[in-house]
Amino acid sequence: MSVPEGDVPEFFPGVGPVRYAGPDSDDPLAFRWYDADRVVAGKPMAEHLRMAVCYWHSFVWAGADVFGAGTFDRPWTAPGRDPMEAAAQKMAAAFEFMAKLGAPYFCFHDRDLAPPGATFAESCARLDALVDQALGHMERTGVRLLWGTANLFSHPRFAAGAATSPDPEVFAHAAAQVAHVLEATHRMGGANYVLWGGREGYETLLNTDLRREEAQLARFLHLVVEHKYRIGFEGAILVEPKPAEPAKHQYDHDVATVAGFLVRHGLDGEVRLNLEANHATLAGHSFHHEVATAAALGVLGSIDANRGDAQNGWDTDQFPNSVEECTLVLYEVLRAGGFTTGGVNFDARLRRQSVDRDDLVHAHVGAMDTLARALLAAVSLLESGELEAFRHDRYAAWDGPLGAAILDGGRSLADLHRLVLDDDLDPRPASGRQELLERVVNRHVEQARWP
Ligand code: XUL
Ligand code: CO
Repeated sequence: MSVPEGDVPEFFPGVGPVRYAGPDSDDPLAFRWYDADRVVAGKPMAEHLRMAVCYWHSFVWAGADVFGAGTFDRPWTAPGRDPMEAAAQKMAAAFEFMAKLGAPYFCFHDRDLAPPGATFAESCARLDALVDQALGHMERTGVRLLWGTANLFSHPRFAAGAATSPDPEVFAHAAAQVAHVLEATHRMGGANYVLWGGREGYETLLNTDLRREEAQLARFLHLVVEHKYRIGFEGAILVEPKPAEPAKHQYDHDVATVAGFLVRHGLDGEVRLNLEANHATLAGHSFHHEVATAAALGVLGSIDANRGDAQNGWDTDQFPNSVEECTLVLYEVLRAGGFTTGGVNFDARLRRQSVDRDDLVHAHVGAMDTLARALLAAVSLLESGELEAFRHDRYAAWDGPLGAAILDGGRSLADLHRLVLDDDLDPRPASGRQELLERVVNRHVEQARWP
């Protein structure tokens, strides 16, 4: 990957290219664990993780929160400029950053790339112009697109929902926007298209028709899938669950809820999931639980890596920094056969006091190293076979005559009643060995090294 040169201004002077320096390095601008091309478990680390920088938090958000203005040093977001010129400069900064970091992928919403126009037609034209520029940057730097998505939550027209709006003209607007962004994602060779429904939910049940809104949401997803085939987009369509925020209640609550919705509406097999760590914790689950459930239900697509705050009940979107938690997540991904179209998007943002541009570099280098080390630990855990051997033995009786007969439908409730009476069955609990298994995991985390 090359870095910007010539007359493109440099936004991150003194940074990178960020290189692998090994675990003994104390250089904050070098990787200690992420060595992109080095092979582990049959493929280069970069291909296992497929890590992506997200455009919105890193290049669009200026550090504002609900109580205060932006704090960050981001010359490309300075107000009072021509919006298309500012968008071009923001894009140059983003690709300089991604190339210097060596991030293989990025993710965007349409509104991140291009400012909205006065009409829908102007918004489309602006997006198309910025997509053309992005294609040039992608070609020059080698950075690829993990996924694109349409912002169906910021504009006031979506206040009561997009697909689930009580107004079919809002549904039509959302559908038009998704059609355009899906085509843009296709043009950019995106590996996936994501739908996150921040406004697809309700604020109060007193004015909400749940049955209609579910049917509208299902219709919308069918239209997206149909369009994917119409334009020949080969990537995956992914839904991103989140239980609440901004809506009081969001329909795509968690993995199990969305998986049931897909089956109920004949969308299973067509749509998979993009899972986010902090969305899992908002739903009262661990991220490990959500990833394992998605793998078990066959809907694992991609991951938005971040973390919440143990004391806060909202989506703090901090950068991931726990090797242990990420190990368990990547273990499930590896056990499910690894990512296909998916990858790891850092849907994470700096703290508002991290005002310097190079704080973005520290955040991403740290997060990429955390994932890299977790991958090494997860590979070592999987290759040892220790958890799987225990899991296998724990359920082994289900492959015996009684277990198989029950599962095949060969035993009625009355049969089982008779069996327990006649044979006086008295099964005893076997140890679940949780503490022992936790020690196994810790050992692999402690010992994780490049092979
Ligand atoms: C919101 C969120 C989104 C999606 C894309 O919580 O995670 O940024 O990832 O719309
Ligand atoms: Co996300």
